[in-house]
Amino acid sequence: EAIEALLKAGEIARKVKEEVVDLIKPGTKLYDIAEFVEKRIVELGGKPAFPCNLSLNEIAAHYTPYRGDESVLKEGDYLKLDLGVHVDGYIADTAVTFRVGMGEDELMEAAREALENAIATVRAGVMVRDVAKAIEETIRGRGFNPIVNLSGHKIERYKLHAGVSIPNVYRQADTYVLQEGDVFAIEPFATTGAGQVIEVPPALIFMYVRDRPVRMLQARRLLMHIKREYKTLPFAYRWLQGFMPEGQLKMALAQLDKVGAIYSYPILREVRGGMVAQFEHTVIVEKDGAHITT
Ligand code: MET
Repeated sequence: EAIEALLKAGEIARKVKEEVVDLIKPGTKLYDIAEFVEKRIVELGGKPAFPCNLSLNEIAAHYTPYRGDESVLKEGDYLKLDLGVHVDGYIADTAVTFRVGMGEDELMEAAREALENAIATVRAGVMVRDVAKAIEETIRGRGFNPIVNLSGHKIERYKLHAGVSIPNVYRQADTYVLQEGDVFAIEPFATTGAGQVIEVPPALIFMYVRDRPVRMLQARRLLMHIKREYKTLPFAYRWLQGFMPEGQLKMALAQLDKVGAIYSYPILREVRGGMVAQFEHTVIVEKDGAHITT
């Protein structure tokens, strides 16, 4: 049943978030954190709904380590850990920010409180812009900037981004009315920077979009593989390292991206290099409130 799978995915996500805390210290490789998170998701009976995102400091989102990645945590780093679990396509999406070797600071508090205040507004009948307003006011009220071009999102089965967005800022046009039973990921991003992200290469995360004719045999082979393994959910470059020689893998991915068979998610960096904090929960909209699954 849908609701049971959603709750199970949420429970697994919560458990893994707790367990990973032991690894958050100077010297830990990002690679080891990502592998731990994804391995534990599977051991607990779920599957990763997307690659474990581990984004440091001015990187807001969409970094995931690759095999051979030597990046390590340093004291004082802001680490955004964004993890996704699915059970039979029913998704839990959640994120936390850690400050390596230190406690929570005001930037992190702003993002955490924005998430709390946003969730407090959620119930059937409320408009997306009302939720966004709570996020914007909380973050600005604490002296930071919300990131204007990142947003929370509606979630459907096997669909991480299901069309409706919840931005970090109020916009009059955001009049979608939350419906009982809707599932949303709410994820405020606060920054010391200008409040905007830009895409920077490389892309380490991709997603299947549609079948397209491609000349290269290895690209056709790769497309069949990712469709079968990841369906319409995002996957990591890391997950494919070893599936074919790396030169061919890079060429095949580039070709699939070019013809529109897959979508690539470049790394998202704060435009002024500001520090970024994020907190995220998945919620089910109810008549009188929100049920937090994560
Ligand atoms: N949870 C993040 C998002 O919803 C990362 C997913 S991987 C592209 O965008």
